[in-house]
Parts: sequence; structure tokens; C-alpha cells
Amino acid sequence: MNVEVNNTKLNTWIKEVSDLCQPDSVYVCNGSKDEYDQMIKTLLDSGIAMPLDKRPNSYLFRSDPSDVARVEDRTYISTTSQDEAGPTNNWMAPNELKAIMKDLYKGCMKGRTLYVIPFSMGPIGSPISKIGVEISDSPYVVINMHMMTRVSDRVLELLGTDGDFIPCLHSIGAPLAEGQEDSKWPCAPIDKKYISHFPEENLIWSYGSGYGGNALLGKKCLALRIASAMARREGWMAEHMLILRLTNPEGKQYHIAAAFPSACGKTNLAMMQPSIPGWKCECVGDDIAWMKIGPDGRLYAINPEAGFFGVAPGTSYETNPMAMDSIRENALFTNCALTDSNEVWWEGMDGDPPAHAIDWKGNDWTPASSTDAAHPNARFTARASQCPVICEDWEKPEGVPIDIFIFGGRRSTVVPLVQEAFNWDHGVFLGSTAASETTAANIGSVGNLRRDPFAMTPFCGYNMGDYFKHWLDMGDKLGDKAPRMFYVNWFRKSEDGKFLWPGFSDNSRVLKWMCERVDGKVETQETPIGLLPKEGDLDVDGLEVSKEDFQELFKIDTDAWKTEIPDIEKHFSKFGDRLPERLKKQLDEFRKRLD
Ligand code: GTP
Ligand code: SPV
Ligand code: MN
Repeated sequence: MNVEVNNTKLNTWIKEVSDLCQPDSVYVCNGSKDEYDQMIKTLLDSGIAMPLDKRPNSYLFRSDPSDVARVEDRTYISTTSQDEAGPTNNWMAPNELKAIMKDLYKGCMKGRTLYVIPFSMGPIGSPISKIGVEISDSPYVVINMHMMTRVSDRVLELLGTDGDFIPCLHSIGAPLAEGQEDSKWPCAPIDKKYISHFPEENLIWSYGSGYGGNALLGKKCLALRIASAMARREGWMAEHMLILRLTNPEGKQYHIAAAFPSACGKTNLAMMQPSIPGWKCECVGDDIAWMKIGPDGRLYAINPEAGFFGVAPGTSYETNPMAMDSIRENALFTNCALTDSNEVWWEGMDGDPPAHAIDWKGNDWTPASSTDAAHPNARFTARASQCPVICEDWEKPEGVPIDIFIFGGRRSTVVPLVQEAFNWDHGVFLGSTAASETTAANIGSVGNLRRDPFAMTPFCGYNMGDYFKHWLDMGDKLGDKAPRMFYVNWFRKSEDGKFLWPGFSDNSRVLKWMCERVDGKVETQETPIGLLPKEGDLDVDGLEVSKEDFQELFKIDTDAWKTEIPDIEKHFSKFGDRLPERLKKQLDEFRKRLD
């Protein structure tokens, strides 16, 4: 071990894990630039990292084709009783799951280095922050954790001899025999991958994958699955939400937190540059929000992360210029294509596609190829501090006060561009019944409509019925200081399959309407599903959307909504007694309004 660790729990844990996993060496990370450079050098020497000519200090990685996204089927919430994990989570009893995983962990780090990565989710030392320590045998994980979290020896100082932390054990599950040549992206086969959470003891065990949320354990595993369970016990919220600050032309600030499922527009909205004059948008966070009620009774949000792990395809100067500017240097790219001029490329990037490239699998690719050059879940990693519109208060320990909650999803039909909830309970109903077409962020089928309440289906660390109740309880506590609630759908399509709404910077028009609602400047039109903008209230100045498309965007097809009812009933029935009465009442009222 390169340094002495004084924390008793950490020392014991490192020893236990080393004995079990049998790494060749143990290295304790300090988060320094030297350390980062050293890791990069190792990755370059072994041909795993590919340098990019046009982006200083930036590298491309190609994962194994089997290891390209989160694996919800292999993700477990392991509580003593299955009821605690609830109907939306895979479950196995802790003893059983631990026994299986211990077998897999046995000798799994042979031929590799065990990295100890002390990190803070949230600013180091802030009362809302949580300390985690990830043990991983992947140098790729180390450099990504450097950017996505606060890795520092100050974390170890803060821990002292007896401080507590959340242990996050990770192995790619690919031991090396003596003399065996390593593969470029070692990992375990799908049926050996386990992403396991033990919320009763704040513990994470991940095995077999080196990709994204499966391996960067501060993100979905700690900051959502474990944190959501802690938040419920302690009376706060951990949500799959972006956080942004919108400033109107008069200088009034509004803080918005929005929950959209994976690959449904959080990073884009978080950094959106308004197309309407005089409005300003700044990014506080693009994926996760931790929220607590402040001394003034309002809800305050912090971004526990320190970087972005963003979807590359579709990102361009046209759609998300601030993300493009965030990744000009010091960025990591995974599963993007590589052009002949040593530049990354992905579908939807500005300009013409390259005449020739190497695709994410390492094969020749031309625009005539029938496959994608970049994997649909190809990602960039960059520090949040590199975003030109990062909000000056993004690291404020007390967070920013939330005025507006937005829920949403990807729905090519039925759901209008925007609606407001009648009240908090109705908002919780909208959040709890949110549905979205599945995306490539998870390994599985893409484009299937599924209920994804509050965009938390893959991330809620306890029974989702209790989670709904927690939302209702938070509303009761917040009373008239509660954020207003809205539901949006940027993804409605015309019959010929085109998006009806231009989206991206024009989403500012929808946010403006929400702010005007908060300020009581505009009235609404009451419909069975919620409150819609009155004609003329949505700012469409300079917008090129045909009258027909506009009508289609806001169309409420009562028959189509009626067909949602049995599906919502089925969805709700899964929660049995745990479904709050207040949501049953909401469903009854909805049914009546549709009649
Ligand atoms: P995760 O990181 O997986 O949680 O995803 P995310 O919610 O941050 O999604 P992101 O903003 O990365 O967007 C995913 C995809 O949707 C990208 O290809 C975007 O270009 C596309 N997208 C985002 N916003 C819009 C929009 O307003 N309209 C349309 N048509 N596409 C959008
Ligand atoms: C998501 O899938 O919601 C992500 C990417 O943000 S990952 O980090 O892989 O979870
Ligand atoms: Mn996400």
C-alpha cells in the first residue's frame, strides 16, 4: 500500500477485500493531477486509451460490446424482506446474494491493482455531502471517478480514525493468470454481472461490468439507490433530476429540478441556452439532485456530482453547445467513433459524417454502413467546472431553492407538450404514473413504453409504493412553500414520425410559461389531464411550427387517455397496500374527469 490509512473501518475493509480478491498490489488514490496523468499513461501504454489530436488531454475508450450500458436485469436491491425492495426491484436475500458474489470476488483481482478511491458526493465537508470509498480494479474507473466525484486525500483526513463512509466494492471480474495478456476492456459475461445494493447497511457490491453507472459507484448506486433509502429514513429526497437556474429579463431567478428517464433530455435541458431574448439559463447539475427542507421551509437542492457522464449521440453545437464546449479538452469519450484525423464522432454531431471512421467496435465504418458509428449509449465524461454556464452557486453547500418540479418522458403519442398539476397530490400522481419509451442507457429493448415513476424505476433503493408516500409526506411538510409541478413531453411525433416540437433551446419557451404561472401572470385552461397553457400564452415569437403541428402538440385525445387507465391500474396494483390512498383517489378522480 502506497500510504498509511488511519481509519479503522477502512483499514479493516481494505484488508478483507484484499484477502478475498487477491490483487497484486493496493494503491490508495489522492485525486491529484499527477495520479490522473499516471493512470492515463498506464492506459495509453496498454493501448486502452486512444489520444485525440484535436482535444487536448482527451482520450477515447472502446468498451466490450457486451458492456455498453447499465444492466437493470442484473441490478439488485437486497433487503432482509423482499417487500422492502418492492415490486420494481430485483431482489435476493442478502445472505444468498453475498454468498454468490463472494464466490465471484474470490481471486477476481489477480494480476491487477486494487485502487482505493476515497470520494465525496457533494462538496467536501458540506453537511449534506456523503463520503464513499470505492475499491475498484479498473484504472478507467479511477479516472472517471476523478471527474465525476470529488476524489481527494482530504476525504481521508475528514474521515479521521473513526469516521463513517459508504463502502462501494467494484471489480470488473476478470482476473489475469500469470503471463496472460489482458484484453482491451476486460469484464465478466452478462450472467456473472451483479450490481448489488444493501440499503440496510449502506453497502454496494458491483461485479463484472466496467461501464458507467455499473462501475462508477458514486453515481446511480450511491447517490440514487442508497441515498434514496437514506433520504426516506432521514426526511430528504434523492432524485434523478437535473437542476438549473433560469433568470428572467428583469433579473428574477427561478430554480428548476426536472426528472426525465435516462437519455430523455436532462443534460440538454440543464445546459440549455434559451432561444427567447433576455432569459438566461445556468447549470447546477445534469443528473442527480439531493434536496432538503431549509430553515425557511423551502426545498433546497444540491448536485452531489462533480462532472457529467453525458450521452454523446445527438450532442452538437446545434442542440447542446454548452456540452460541446465542456468537452473541448480534458474529456473522456467511451464508445464514440474515431475519424481518420483522430477526432471523435457520433451520430448527430455537427457537419457531415466523416467519409471513413473506425466505429465503436473498432471496425471500418463509412456513411454507407448499415450500423451506427458510435454506440447509441456512447458517453463523454467531463468536469462540471468546464461547463461555460455552470452556475456560480453550483457548489454552495446549502444548495439552491427549488421553485418548479418537472416530470416527463419520451412519448411519441398521447402526452401534450406541457401541463401543470392541479395541486401537489395531482403532481405526485403525474410523477408516479410517468411513462417513457425505453432507451439505450440500459441493456435491453429500446422504444418500449414503460411506467417509469419520477424517472426512478431503475434507481429507487426501496419499495416504490413507500417512495410515493414519501413524496406525499414531503409535500405535506413543504405546504405552501412546495415547488409547483409540471409534466412535459418534448418527444411527441407527427404521423410521419417527425418530432413536432423543435426542443432544445426552444424548451425555454415552456420554462418561461412555467415561471409566469409561478408568478401568477397567466391563467390556464383546465382539461381532464391537467392545466394547459391558454392559447397565446406560450411565447412562440420567431418559432417555426405550423398551426397543425402546434395543435397536435397540445391535442388531448380523451379516448387515447382512457386506454391509459387500465395500464395505470395495473401499474398501481403492483404496490398492493403500499400504494397510498391519496393516489388511488387521484386515479378515481382522473377516471371521472375523462368520462
Ligand atoms: P442520462 O444521462 O442517461 O440520464 O440522459 P439525459 O436525461 O441527460 O438525456 P440527454 O440530455 O443526454 O439526452 C438524450 C438524447 O435525447 C440525446 O440524443 C439528445 O440529443 C436528445 N434530446 C434531448 N433533449 C431533446 C429535445 O428537447 N428534443 C429532442 N428531439 N431530443 C432531445
Ligand atoms: C443513466 O442511465 O441515467 C445515466 C448513465 O445517467 S449511467 O451513469 O450509466 O447510469
Ligand atoms: Mn441519468
